[in-house]
Amino acid sequence: MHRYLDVSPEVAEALASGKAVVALESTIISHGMPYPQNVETAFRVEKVVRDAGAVPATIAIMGGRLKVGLDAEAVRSLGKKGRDAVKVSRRDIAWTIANRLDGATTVAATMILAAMAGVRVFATGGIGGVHRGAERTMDISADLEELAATDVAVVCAGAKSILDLSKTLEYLETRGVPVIGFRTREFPAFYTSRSGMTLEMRAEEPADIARFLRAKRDLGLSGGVVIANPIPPEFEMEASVIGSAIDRAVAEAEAQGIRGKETTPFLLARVKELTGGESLESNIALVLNNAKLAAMVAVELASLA
Ligand code: PSU
Ligand code: MN
Repeated sequence: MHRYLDVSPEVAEALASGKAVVALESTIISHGMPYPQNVETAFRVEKVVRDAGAVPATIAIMGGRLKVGLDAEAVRSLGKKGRDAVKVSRRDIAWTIANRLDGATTVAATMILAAMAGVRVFATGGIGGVHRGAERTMDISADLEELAATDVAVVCAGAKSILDLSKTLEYLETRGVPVIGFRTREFPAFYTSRSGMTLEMRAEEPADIARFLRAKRDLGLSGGVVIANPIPPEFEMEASVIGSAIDRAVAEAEAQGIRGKETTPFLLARVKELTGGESLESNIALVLNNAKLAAMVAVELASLA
């Protein structure tokens, strides 16, 4: 096993015996939701994965060790630290290890650690993407380059419209990343199932997604996949409510000169403040929904291997 990597005994046993495993990220815990709902949600997500017959592997960096399968104490610690925890994307991994720091991993970094351990399916809320105004700022999430490179399927509810969703899909197309709608032909926009953006690939069942992942691997086509799973209708938000909160948050970020890795956490926190508890409830519901689908895909994939 990799010299910097600790795979928990439960995850290691599942991988060795070919059982289904689902990777879970930790920036969503530290930077994506407030305490204590973030910690509660992290534990609920793990339970949903187990109930669907897979083993959860929450991923982070603790004391400079790469952790695949995080214990409850570490989940609580990252949840309490919140935005004070180091947000670790690809570029930050080696630095975090060399300085023996704790870090919460983004989609990009979680994909890297999942692939290192041999985990191929990953559930989160939303992926990073091309920011609005990227033609001026060049702010494009490292998540997209990771999706182009690293062989992990990411189940998400699309992406928040803090991003330019049209440019995000163009980028993914250019970099050869398949985007599959689960029972939809429209790219979902996190809080709502609608973005107006059409997808060409639609799957009806987890087994269909597993067969696709198997074919991609058999062909030696490296790189990730986005599985876009719309928020359950009963938790969808009114497009105008969420839309105006996001517009305002984006304008404030620009006015305050927010840059670099701070941009996404700033926008997430502002949108949450501006929409109160409603957006948090939607956020939790869609993450649980994604965890369930990811577990079902992982179970199907394990049965094909
Ligand atoms: N979008 C969300 N919730 C999140 C994130 C994005 O709706 O929690 C987090 C994820 O960890 C994602 C990261 O990988 O932000 C992207 O950050 P950046 O844009 O700086 O690459
Ligand atoms: Mn960025």
